[in-house]
Amino acid sequence: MIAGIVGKPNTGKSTFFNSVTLQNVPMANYPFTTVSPNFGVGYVKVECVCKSLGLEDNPINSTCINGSRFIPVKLVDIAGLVRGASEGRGLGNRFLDDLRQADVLIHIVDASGSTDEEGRQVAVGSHDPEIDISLVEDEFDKWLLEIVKKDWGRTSRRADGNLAKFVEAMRGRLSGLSIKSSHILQALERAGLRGDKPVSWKDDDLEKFIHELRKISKPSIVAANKADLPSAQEIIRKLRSNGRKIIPTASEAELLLRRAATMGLIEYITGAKEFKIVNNSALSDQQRAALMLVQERVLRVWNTTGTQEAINSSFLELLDQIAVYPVEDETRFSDKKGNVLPDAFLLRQGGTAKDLAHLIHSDLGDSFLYAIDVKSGMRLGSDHVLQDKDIIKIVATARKG
Ligand SMILES: Nc1nc2c(ncn2[C@@H]2O[C@H](COP(=O)(O)OP(=O)(O)OP(=O)(O)O)[C@@H](O)[C@H]2O)c(=O)[nH]1
Ligand SMILES: [Mg+2]
Repeated sequence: MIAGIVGKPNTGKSTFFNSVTLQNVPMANYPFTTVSPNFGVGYVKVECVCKSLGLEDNPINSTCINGSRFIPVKLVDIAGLVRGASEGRGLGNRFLDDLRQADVLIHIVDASGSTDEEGRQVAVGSHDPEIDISLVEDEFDKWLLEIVKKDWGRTSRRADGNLAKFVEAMRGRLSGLSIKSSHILQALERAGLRGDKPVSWKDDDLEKFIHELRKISKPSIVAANKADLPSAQEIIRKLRSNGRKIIPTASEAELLLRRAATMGLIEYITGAKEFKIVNNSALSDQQRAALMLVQERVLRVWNTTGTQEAINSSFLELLDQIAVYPVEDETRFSDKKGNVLPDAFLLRQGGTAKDLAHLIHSDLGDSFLYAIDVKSGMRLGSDHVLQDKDIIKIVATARKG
């Protein structure tokens, strides 16, 4: 699963990306700083099972800090999107192509209202980001519509009123876009088109179907960024009044805290409500002032910088994933080498013991015999649906790797 970081130019997409991946991609106060996509790894933060079991763990594929497990997830930061992008304006279609593989979108808006539709600087508080949300979504819809329209005559005829054939034809047309059959079926349902023959659809039926398909296959959360600026408070209140889930973020503040923590100047765990200065005399006046500003304008107002909530919400809520912990030695909760709770995997809600085996290694999935719920000692069949925080031993004829 991969999250795409999207939005109009100059909203702080790359700053968000750097703050959660600790990379150093260019960021600047003008539009189109980012031209080609940046790929990186961020982390979902969950309460680790080591805590309730009273175990000292030795994580391998993830990290555990003070009982919080950080599980890696893929992120892509892309160029800003402007009106007309679906027809090639700005960086146009290329931008949208970079989003093909995204399963979920983190839509970064400038909640301080200090950039116009194209990302140019304007008076603070003068631009309403609600406009930007619709703009990006509309361009996405138009882009998807163009892809489907290219071959619509053939796709709709080939379906011949047969649902399975239609789904198959659509999957072919949309291959590489991370769109599943279940997404297509759900979109048909929501658009109220399941019973109608696609050849008889009107233009607006196709548009409705595409709109639903985009919402289902690329669900998104809105990160109201630059929340540290005072004008953001009123704008975020207004954005929230429209019933949409809005996560206030201060990416620049998160970046500052993460870098200060890496330098050993402060103690800070991402997503925390506070930080602690390690050695006050090691800080320059400028560094101290910047940290105080984060304290006053971000943590006091919003509790956290919001970046961790944005990632967690994308993977745990929108993609409905749970964390499970495979082990090889069920008596020691460890791998063969004795590393306790070495791995944590994100699995979709409803995923089975066999799905987990496949996720670990395809051979393990193919030769799956049964699994053991390590906490209860119960034997589980391949179809057993796993729960969040399950610790599982997979028994298979093939060894891992
Ligand atoms: N006040 C404030 N400024 C921010 C925040 N995040 C980013 N910025 C500033 O916003 C400007 C744009 O940041 P970028 O990260 O380059 O924005 P972008 O969306 O990637 O821009 P493009 O790649 O050009 O589309 C920079 O001057 C950042 O310092 C934030 O949380 N608060
Ligand atoms: Mg950028």
